Amino acid sequence: MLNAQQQDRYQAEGYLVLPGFKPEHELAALRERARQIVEAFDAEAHRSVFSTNDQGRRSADAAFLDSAEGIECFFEEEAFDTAGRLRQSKALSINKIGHALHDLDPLFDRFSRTPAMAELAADLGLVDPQLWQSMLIFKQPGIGGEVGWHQDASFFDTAPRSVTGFWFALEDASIDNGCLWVAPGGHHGPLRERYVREGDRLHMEPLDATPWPTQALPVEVAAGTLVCLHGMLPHHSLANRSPRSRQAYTLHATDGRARYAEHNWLRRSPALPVRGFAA
Ligand SMILES: O=C(O)CCC(=O)C(=O)O
Repeated sequence: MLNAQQQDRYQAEGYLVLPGFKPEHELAALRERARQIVEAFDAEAHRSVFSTNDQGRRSADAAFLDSAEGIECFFEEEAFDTAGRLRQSKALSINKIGHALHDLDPLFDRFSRTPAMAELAADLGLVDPQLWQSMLIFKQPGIGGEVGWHQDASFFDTAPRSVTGFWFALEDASIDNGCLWVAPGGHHGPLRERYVREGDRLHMEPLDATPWPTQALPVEVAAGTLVCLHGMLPHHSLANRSPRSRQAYTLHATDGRARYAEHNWLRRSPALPVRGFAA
């Protein structure tokens, strides 16, 4: 799948852009399925998720933890007005859907598990890929929230490190509508923090005081492009203040040969074991 030059570039820069990886009809099918999931989502029942009091925090954490083995919708931070009402339609208020779309929804399963993905994962060094997480990120027009600097290894800690991100542009992504920004070569630096689950509580634990990069490169791509991200690569995206959404679908996989840390937030029960890219 990847030639030697692409593999070298990935190792040197920590990311790789593969234009035209998915055809438009598959992107359209995923966007439509996401629309249906949001339409079926009961926004009223889940309103408490964004309360800032401690009780709200607990239910937010509970909804988040449940989503490891489910399909949950999460609101944009700016979705509600001061009275707690949605500022715009539900369809334009959801930040993302996560985190087991690839295991629970047949369409997302088929999109995620293809011979091309299996070959690509192998080329990126994943010998026994384990597909933990999928997300449909909407980056809604006007209110699509910023995703701060992070390294995916903070959320999927393995020894040795192995997590790899696959970011599919379902729509064109530009600076204007909140594309990804990366720090090329930054994956050679340390892991700055890790996301720790203790029981059902979650927190970010600082590990290394190295500052986040001051220089970053925008990854402006056309719909259908796949961006592969090394788990140690610092990356982020800015808020979307444009009138266009910037939908993306992401997968995160680790290598089954590496030990999956017990403190990782995302855990699977025997009922829904983690699997690789084989259909
Ligand atoms: O799509 C975005 O805005 C950020 C996604 C991301 O950082 C990730 O999937 O690790």
